[in-house]
Amino acid sequence: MAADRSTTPGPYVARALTVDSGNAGDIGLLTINVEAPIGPLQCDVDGSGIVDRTDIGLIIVARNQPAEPGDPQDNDGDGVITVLDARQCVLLCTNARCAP
Ligand SMILES: [Ca+2]
Repeated sequence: MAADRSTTPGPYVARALTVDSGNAGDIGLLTINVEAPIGPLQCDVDGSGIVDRTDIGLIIVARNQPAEPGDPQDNDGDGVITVLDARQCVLLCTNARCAP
């Protein structure tokens, strides 16, 4: 089965051929329902789907600049990108030590 990388919500049907040790096979169908993607991940500045040191670095580079509402760099939503936002985002890193 080829991997379907679609992110369009809706039902998808996968067809699989299963073969047992005696070479008896059967084709099965599996329906997968893809939900609508959730909103952007908090602190995921580069939109990679994870929070890592790249995101923290981008926040630090942008510190002391104003932020628009919803800007992932402004984690506390006070309208300014600060080192406090970076510190908060470190706590939200996907992997240990904010590894990519
Ligand atoms: Ca802020």
